[in-house]
Amino acid sequence: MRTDRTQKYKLGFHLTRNNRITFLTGAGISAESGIATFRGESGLWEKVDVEKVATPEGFAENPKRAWEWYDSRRTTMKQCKPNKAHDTIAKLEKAGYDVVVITQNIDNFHRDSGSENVIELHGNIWYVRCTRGCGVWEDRTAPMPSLPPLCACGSIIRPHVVWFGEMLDESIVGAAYQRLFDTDLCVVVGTSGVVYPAAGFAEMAKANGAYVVEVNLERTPISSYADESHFGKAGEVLPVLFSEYIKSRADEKNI
Ligand code: BV8
Repeated sequence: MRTDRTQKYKLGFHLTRNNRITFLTGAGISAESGIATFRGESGLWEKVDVEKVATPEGFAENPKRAWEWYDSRRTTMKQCKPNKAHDTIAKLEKAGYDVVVITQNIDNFHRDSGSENVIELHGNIWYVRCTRGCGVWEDRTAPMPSLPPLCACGSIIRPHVVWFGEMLDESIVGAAYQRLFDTDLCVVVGTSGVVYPAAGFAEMAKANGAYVVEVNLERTPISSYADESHFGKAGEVLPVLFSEYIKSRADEKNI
């Protein structure tokens, strides 16, 4: 089923209280918060060479250059906040539905909006780690006083994120797979569906019986097998798709 911008967004899946709902989110869900996406016009990759700032080789070659990019993103993210799309997902979970968010984003906006069951595939921009193994810790300093930041041991600190060419954390991917094998409704929001392994997750959910709903501004590789695609802004589409479900459960719990 296809909806275009004129039709009212309607979920073609009858959601019941014990359905397992999994949201797969990408940079597009944070666009209305003021965070640039990676692809498309004015995308991040138009401005920087991904090889130089988001690969281990690029970081090793010039850690200051990579940190300048991350420090500017941290500073921007610090001034931005979750939008109605993040809030809708958090409200669905709070209303008592079984909701898990599997996100490619590192902006922490799902947690900031109140979602608790969040799987961060590619790490979190507010965590850093010593390149010599002293540990991983939260650091919300933005902008950083000096770049690259150094650990007490004298080694360079790096962002605790997954770069291109790096393996994802096995336990995190395992948790994502486990959820995708047993999902009733998979809602894919704001991802171009080109970066693996995340790009294969919706298809995996579908192969295991999930009803797949895509929310994006435009068609993506996921559109070809999604049960329905809603073309519009996530901050407008998600509240319309889910508000009646949130309300009905909230009325029951009179929250
Ligand atoms: C891996 C964290 C095993 C950092 C990111 C050759 C050598 C090595 C690896 C590979 C290779 N070829 C392929 C690979 C695998 C590679 C990959 O998939 N490459 C792609 C480019 C082909 N993957 C990896 O390397 C992964 N690791 O495979 O390990 C391995 C290891 C060694 C060798 C082989 C295999 C690790 C990938 C993780 C990279 N880290 N981020 C950081 O953020 O700084 S990726 C980063 O980009 C994001 O996390 C995300 O994953 C990706 C961006 O994708 P999206 O989120 O979809 O964002 P995008 O801008 O593309 O699209 C936005 C969408 O939103 C658009 O569709 C737009 O229309 C829509 N939109 C916009 N506004 C709105 C909206 N929708 C709704 N509402 C709106 N308002």
